[in-house]
Amino acid sequence: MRMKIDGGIVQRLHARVAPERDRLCVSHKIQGGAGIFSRQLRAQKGLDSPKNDPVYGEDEDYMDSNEKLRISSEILRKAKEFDATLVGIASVEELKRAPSFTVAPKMPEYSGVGADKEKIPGLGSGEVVWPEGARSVIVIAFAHPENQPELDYWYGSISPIGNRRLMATINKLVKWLNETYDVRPCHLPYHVERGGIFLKDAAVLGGLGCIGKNNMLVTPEYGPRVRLRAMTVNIDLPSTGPLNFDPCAGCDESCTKACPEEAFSKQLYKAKEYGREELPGRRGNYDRLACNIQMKLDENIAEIQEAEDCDQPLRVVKYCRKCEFACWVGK
Ligand code: B12
Ligand code: SF4
Ligand code: SF4
Repeated sequence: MRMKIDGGIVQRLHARVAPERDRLCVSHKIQGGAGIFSRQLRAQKGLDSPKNDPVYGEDEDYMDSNEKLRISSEILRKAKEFDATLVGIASVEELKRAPSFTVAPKMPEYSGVGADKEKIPGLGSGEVVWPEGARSVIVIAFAHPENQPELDYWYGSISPIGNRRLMATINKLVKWLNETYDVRPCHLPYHVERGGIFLKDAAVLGGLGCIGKNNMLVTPEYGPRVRLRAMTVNIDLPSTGPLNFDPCAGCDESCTKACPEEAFSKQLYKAKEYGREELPGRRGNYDRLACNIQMKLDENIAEIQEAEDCDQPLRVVKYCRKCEFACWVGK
């Protein structure tokens, strides 16, 4: 069978690029400081070089809150211009206290699908290492509608089209921020073990949606049918969330019932042991090992398919999305 995939991916399939890059921190020439001015403003103030800037490197609150708001709204607008479906900003300090960041280090180590074997040396299980000076996270979502399932397919070892679109958006944001402001942006990798962060929490704190009973980020516009990516900047920007939104409260849970592995059938995690109420599946009933059994099955049944304009047929892995597709929100 010949598969039709978009023109953009074809070149990349040929290029056989690595599925993931390591954290791309564009180390800006201005180091150590958390304060920023736009390049234009710096020029007006005669601060053409950071060395001439008497306040740079001190408490960044010298920066006008209007200036921060202006930068934030520009980031939010630019992200959409660069192809993001949704975008939000969350505070690093608040994220460090968020559920996944405090619960994951206490959970048994996970080494199934989605865990990277190449761990940062010395990083403990479920631990997150933040880029130096990171103060705010910019989190983006890209819609993955049910009628475009190929966005989520793995073509051999090549990252899905949807993930590539997310990476391209973040790369453009990093480049634009570097060219426009004296700020240090850092593109975070997907894997936590490689220096990434827990993306769903970032999305909740950034106001993109809530954690549903299917254990996924559920957005008001697209339900759980989105994928995420993030970057940090070394300035405190106002958070754009969280939202007052919970579609699960009175729902009959078609999502959890749809799971072929019954991954939501038992309570595995208890608030007492984990020190908080917000647990996997919300109530501690999402079993990632059961879910991982399905992921392995999906890998095993992957078919070799031809991709348009690609000389070699590829193994196409279509990971389970039943709990995602069964949710009515955003349909
Ligand atoms: C490892 C991983 C997996 C593993 C393990 C899953 C797990 N959750 O443990 C496996 C392979 C099983 C898996 C499966 C899936 N995954 Co996955 N996975 C990841 C990865 C890389 C890390 C997740 C992780 O380790 N979380 C740590 C544990 C502690 O958290 P957790 O179980 O997710 O539960 C936390 C939340 O529920 C949260 N929580 C609960 N209540 C509340 C309340 C508030 C206010 C907040 C803030 C948080 C919160 O706190 C919990 C801790 O208690 C992320 C990418 C990333 N860097 O974040 C993608 C990611 C979470 N996966 C994603 C997807 C899409 C899937 C699948 C649908 C498979 C697929 N087709 O891609 C299934 C869905 C399973 C499900 N129902 O949750 C998306 C989710 C998008 C979304 N809309 O939510 C992510 C973000 C990747 C992406 N490309 O965008 N995944
Ligand atoms: S179907 Fe959607 S709204 Fe209903 S419980 Fe599941 S995630 Fe929540
Ligand atoms: S992705 Fe599939 S196996 Fe995993 S929890 Fe959802 S429905 Fe169950």
